[in-house]
Amino acid sequence: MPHRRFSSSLRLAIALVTLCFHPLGCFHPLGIALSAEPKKPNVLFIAVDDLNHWVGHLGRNKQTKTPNLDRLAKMGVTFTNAHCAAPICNPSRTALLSGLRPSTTGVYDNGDPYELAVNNKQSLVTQFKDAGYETLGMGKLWHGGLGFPKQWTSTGGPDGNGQRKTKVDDRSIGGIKFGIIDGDDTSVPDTHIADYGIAELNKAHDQPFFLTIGFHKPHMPWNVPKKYYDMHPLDSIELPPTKQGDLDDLPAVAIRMAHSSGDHAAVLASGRWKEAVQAYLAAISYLDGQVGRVLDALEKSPYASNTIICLWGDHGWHLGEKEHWRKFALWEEATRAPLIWVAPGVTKPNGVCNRSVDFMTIYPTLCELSGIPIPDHVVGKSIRSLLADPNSAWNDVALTTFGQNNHAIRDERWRYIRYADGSEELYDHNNDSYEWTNLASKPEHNALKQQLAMNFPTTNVPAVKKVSAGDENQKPKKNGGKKPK
Ligand SMILES: [Ca+2]
Repeated sequence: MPHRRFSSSLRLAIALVTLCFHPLGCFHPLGIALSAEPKKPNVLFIAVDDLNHWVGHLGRNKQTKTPNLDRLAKMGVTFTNAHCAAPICNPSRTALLSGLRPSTTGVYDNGDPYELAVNNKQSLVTQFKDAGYETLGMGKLWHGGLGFPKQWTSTGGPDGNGQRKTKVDDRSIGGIKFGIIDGDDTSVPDTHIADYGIAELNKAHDQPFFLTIGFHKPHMPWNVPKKYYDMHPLDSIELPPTKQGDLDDLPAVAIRMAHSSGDHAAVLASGRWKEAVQAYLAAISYLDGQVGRVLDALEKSPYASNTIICLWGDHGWHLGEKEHWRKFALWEEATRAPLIWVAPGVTKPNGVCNRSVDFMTIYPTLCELSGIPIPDHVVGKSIRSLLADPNSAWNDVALTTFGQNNHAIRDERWRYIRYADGSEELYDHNNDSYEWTNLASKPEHNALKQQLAMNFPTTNVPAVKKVSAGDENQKPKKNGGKKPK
């Protein structure tokens, strides 16, 4: 009957129009569906600079206020024993984003130019661009900004840290930089980086997207508006636990690492340790609010149910534990950092994974979840199985490298550190979560140390250095080397 035919044609037309306007649809310009291929998930990739494990749900510091990071954790799986590949910005990010460890690339320090050791083709972001994704980003992803320009479809630029056009009541203690901004959130560049991400989430995208939001805070300077300081009143601040004489059982190389900056001596001399702790907590609370804004935007967008979220901090941060400040060490405070995943159809809410993983897992996991081939050079293992079941078996350990041939292994119980000169530290996290008692010299642990040492890299290349004019022996490496552990 004519009426019924019309009505079924109308239904078909409505269905086609609906599909054509779906932001994830893949259609011929005439509105005809081209294939039944499953739609690729979008990726929201949130990098946070210098955020240690002072995140509420991780339980390390009960003063910290991170409702949005905790909310994100409840949406999927949070890793409670996740560690950077290197406890410094540049090598940590280079390893995570290239798929190659510092021991292979020679990128050990912030001054080691990653562009000479790895290339655009190896970049995680490039895999997504080559797979047809729109690759978008703003802020800090690689050290100093967004890295290789060819990875990106478009960007909002690296922006910066610090503050915009406002006065700061500077309260720094030597190299520990912090102060109160005379302005609101718009004075902090990260607010505009969040704005960029929100704007992209509010747009219609023809292709799946890989959206990077690279936050700078809580990297120093901890210059944020007063309201974040007020969230952490000075008279309520507690210092992190420390032990008198903690360094007495450390090898000389470790003591040098702890004291190299002179920060702790300066903080003690100032009598203002609590102010520095307050400032770091304030910067974390600011950052948490920006994460919340981005999550709100995602939840209101058409992409909420088909977007993988991966949030990571690039390494930890000491605030006086082991008489040390900043990163630049192989202890728990310097290596442990947040790692939170939401993968629609894979993760379930409220997942907590206590397996020890490092950030080399991020690259292959994102590829696997998105149906993108994992390039041969990538050394990490995908943790998709842990996302699906956080309690499932996992036989790998976390490995962190700081400088040439200094490494730390972290499994679910132990931390074993071995420096290039052969000196060692061993800590039992079942009894000693602040790593106060070095057990490495106890003969009963020899077999354990041998077993953990099997995970140390066998290749430890020299640091890659800047090419000086006419130096033919220091040409950029084409592929950053082979695939050793
Ligand atoms: Ca000790």
